Amino acid sequence: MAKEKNSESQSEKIEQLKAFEKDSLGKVLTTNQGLKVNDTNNSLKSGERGSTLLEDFLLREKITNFDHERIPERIVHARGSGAHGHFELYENLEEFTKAGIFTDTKRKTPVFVRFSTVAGSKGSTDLARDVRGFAVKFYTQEGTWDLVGNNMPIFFIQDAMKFPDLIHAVKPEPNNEIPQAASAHDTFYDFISRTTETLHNQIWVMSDRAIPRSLRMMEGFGIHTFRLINKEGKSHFVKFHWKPVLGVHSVTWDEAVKISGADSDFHRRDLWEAIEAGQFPEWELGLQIIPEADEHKYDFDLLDPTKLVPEEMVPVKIVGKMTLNKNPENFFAETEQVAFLPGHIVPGIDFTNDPLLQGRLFSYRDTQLSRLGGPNFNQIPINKPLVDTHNNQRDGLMQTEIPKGQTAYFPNSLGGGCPHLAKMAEGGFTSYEERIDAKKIRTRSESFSDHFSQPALFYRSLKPWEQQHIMEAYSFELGKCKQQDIQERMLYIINQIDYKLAEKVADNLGLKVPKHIEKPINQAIGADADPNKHEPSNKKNYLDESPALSQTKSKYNTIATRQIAVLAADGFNEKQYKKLADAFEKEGAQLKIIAPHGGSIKGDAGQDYKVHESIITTESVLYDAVYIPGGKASVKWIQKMKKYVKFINEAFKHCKAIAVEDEAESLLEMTYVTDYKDDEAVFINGSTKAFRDAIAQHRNWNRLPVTDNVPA
Ligand code: HDD
Repeated sequence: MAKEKNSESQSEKIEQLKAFEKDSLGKVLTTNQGLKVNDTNNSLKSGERGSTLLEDFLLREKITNFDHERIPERIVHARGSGAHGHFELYENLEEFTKAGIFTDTKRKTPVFVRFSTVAGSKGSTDLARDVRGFAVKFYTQEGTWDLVGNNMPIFFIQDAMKFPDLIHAVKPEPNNEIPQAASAHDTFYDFISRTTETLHNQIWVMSDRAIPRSLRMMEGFGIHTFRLINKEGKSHFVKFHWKPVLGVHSVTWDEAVKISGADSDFHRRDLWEAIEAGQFPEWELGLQIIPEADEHKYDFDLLDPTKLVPEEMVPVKIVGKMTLNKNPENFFAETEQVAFLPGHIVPGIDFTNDPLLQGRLFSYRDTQLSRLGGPNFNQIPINKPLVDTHNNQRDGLMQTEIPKGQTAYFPNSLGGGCPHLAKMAEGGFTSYEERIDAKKIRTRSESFSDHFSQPALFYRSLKPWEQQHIMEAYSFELGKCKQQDIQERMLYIINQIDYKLAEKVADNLGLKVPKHIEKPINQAIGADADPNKHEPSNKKNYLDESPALSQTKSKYNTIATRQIAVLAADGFNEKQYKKLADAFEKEGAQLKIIAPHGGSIKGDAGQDYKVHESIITTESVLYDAVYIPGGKASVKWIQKMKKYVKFINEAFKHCKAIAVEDEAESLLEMTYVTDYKDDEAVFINGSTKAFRDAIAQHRNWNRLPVTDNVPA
């Protein structure tokens, strides 16, 4: 199952980066000027107990560098984790696009991917309820292409002009900088409840998609409608999808809250460790391709980024696979300094007039100027294209290249006319020629005013346990709001999605769903705009259900990379453990022995086993399943330590598979599991295969109705 560690990592990009790597092994310590340093522990003083001298250039260099180590964190998506890999194409798509990455099936295009949360600071928890960024940099032979997406197929707002408002509303409130990495506060819902276009993305954030089990188990989306352009200059609309090979899986909110305390680097660690273990994360790339002629065929506008195209209406064509197989060498140099720009495209791919995308084309270059210090950020190794770059852009902070020659303008004859223009036949880029016949106008298209149909479609398409999670999430988030009028406005618009949902949330808030609220509901319009024209239209039903939106339609066929907690102490039944470990490890599951102490424990046949974590240092929420082998002495030990009881109760509460053998059954008697022994994911001397299948199912959601009885 596990592939050889970093076996495929020697991509062209990795080779390029190697030229910039610096290894201090066996080297002498020097200053930045190469002066060998004899003492880096003591400053230069006037006498042993005297004051430090200004002359001390060694002290000044060391401290100055340190003082300037930080760069501004990203205004959004500050918390992130990255990895290297490559993309391979399954079939030639020249019918639709001339992009080399989509026509040459022999290529292995190097990629660097950065996953992120949106709202929190750089050091915030990985498990915040939030959208996840899914940004992919393709180092193609025709230049760099950045697909800067999220793990949800739609966005909150329709026009880039609203982005600062959205982000100011969700970020910590400006007077007290509270709360960190959380949308559950008044300013966010004040904004949301007056900007109804946000509702679709908002309900996705209330769903389990906002608390992924792993970055490796979430989908990615380009969100906007883009264009594919073929050799003949013909355009097709396209939506990009990333489908994780391990399926889409999430944790529960209770787990998320606890993981934030137990290991706030949970997702970062999981990504890093999977790659180190050779269990390379993989996603398939899917395209929804729509002929230009169908632009106006749908009940929604393809240019509206708050709308998805249901897969049942336009199927996703799987065209290739991305594999992440190498961790960065240095977090700052690579993951922090990587700069993604939606404006980085290659011939064969082009933009549409989506007003959100159009604004992004400005914002990302602009932000790098303050984040990375100037216009030469493309020269930073992680951002450097694989192909040579030549132009007349010059100078600026941190220019590291030495452009030769007398000329830096075009046209020129003194420089031989170079760099010369690329002919189309040589792969020169030209923008797609779109006919535009319009008046200049500051407004929102009426075709963008349906704000309720798709949130309702999403909610209808989910299974009862997924709907329950949404209800609980709304109850939590709105319950954290202090202003009753904000809560009521939210209830009013949730009611436009589904009455029962609004009613249950209202019950939890101790309020009633209001029948009327002050109009206009949607205030994201101009002062003189006609509110009737811009009020969200009544919800339509153009599709009863889109099963593809439910996580139950994901993959449930593997236990690869799943973390299995093995609760054991000295004297545990080795034969039972080994049988399970052999079967599970073959499939790539990770068994972690959790003993009463660190170091090692002895099995009942006398063999030593390394302890992965002591019960003191770990928590139930960090694992996918619990296994307790038999063994009298071992079980006796475990019984004595009450944290094990909590561990098992929590695993049960979080709907995880639990298997015990022989004497270990007595442990269940100490827990709430004893009342539910016939649960389909609880195994007492059960078969290895049945336990395996239950883990592959991720969680036993059928258990959900009884989990409230477990006060873990
Ligand atoms: Fe953005 C970062 C995704 C709309 C302005 N955005 C950023 C990142 C992701 C996204 C994944 C992190 C990139 C990284 O890892 O470095 N953003 C999106 C998606 C959007 C979107 C999927 C809508 C479909 N963003 C959006 C708008 C604006 C911005 C409308 C501004 C008008 N986004 C930024 C930014 C950031 C950014 C401020 C912060 C750091 C950076 O760009 O490099 O410019």
